[in-house]
Amino acid sequence: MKNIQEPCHTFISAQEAADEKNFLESGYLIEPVKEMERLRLIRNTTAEIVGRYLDHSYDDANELLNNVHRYVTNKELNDLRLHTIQQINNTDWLRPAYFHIFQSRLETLVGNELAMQNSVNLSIQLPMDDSSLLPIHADTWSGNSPFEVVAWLPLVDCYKTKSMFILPPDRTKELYANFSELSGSTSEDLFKEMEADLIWIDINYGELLIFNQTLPHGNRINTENETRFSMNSRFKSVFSPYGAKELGAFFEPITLKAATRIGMNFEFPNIKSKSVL
Ligand SMILES: O=C(O)CCC(=O)C(=O)O
Ligand SMILES: [Fe+2]
Repeated sequence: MKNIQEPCHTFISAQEAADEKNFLESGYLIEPVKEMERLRLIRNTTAEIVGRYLDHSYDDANELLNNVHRYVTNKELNDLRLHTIQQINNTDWLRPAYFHIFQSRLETLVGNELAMQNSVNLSIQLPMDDSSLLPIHADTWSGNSPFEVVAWLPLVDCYKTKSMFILPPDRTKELYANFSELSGSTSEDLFKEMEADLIWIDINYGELLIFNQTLPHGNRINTENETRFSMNSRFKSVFSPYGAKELGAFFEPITLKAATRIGMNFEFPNIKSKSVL
């Protein structure tokens, strides 16, 4: 009998199935960035804005960002952060570049008709600074839809307390099953309760992270001797349910397809006036 090649009997490839399983089980995905030119543009522009604001000349963007704590006081930090976020979000290329860095992974994990957050956030964590911490939380606790994922991009190498932590899905399930018992606890109590099970994300510049923001996550005082610069923005499938962060105000559709545009503009013809149907 002729040897006919076995047709593919599944809707998704083995690779996609493995990526999906991994994400569901671990709560996050870390991968090398393929769009390095776009990443370099984002990192170098951030460094230029920071260097200009601090009136500090530098040779190496990585070195400047890692050492910003030498040139800025904790008090000046918030102004620097706001200035940098505003300037970089003012470019017309930041959000498209950010999207393209994450695109293929988002298409596997989220969908190909996507809504993106209207802005990209910047996090700067100076060593020993407690002014901009995000204590343990899930974004869904403050009204984000569980259909959103966070796309998180390190502009410097991030490790230990210079990075962020996340609670794995199996441990989160246990926590949520007993959540009412924890009412009245502070986020510090919650952190201590979960501390042994938290995963600290070890990620270098040149890699990307997508995580499940329904899992508890956050950061602590950065006790390493380098400054953290990272960005984050949220994506969701455009027609999945929205939470407090709505389409228009917070999310913008970025990749609508022709059939969806046809459907959105469709008006049923007035059948009363003519008897053609
Ligand atoms: O960057 C961090 O340390 C935490 C980020 C976070 O909570 C988020 O992006 O939802
Ligand atoms: Fe968060």
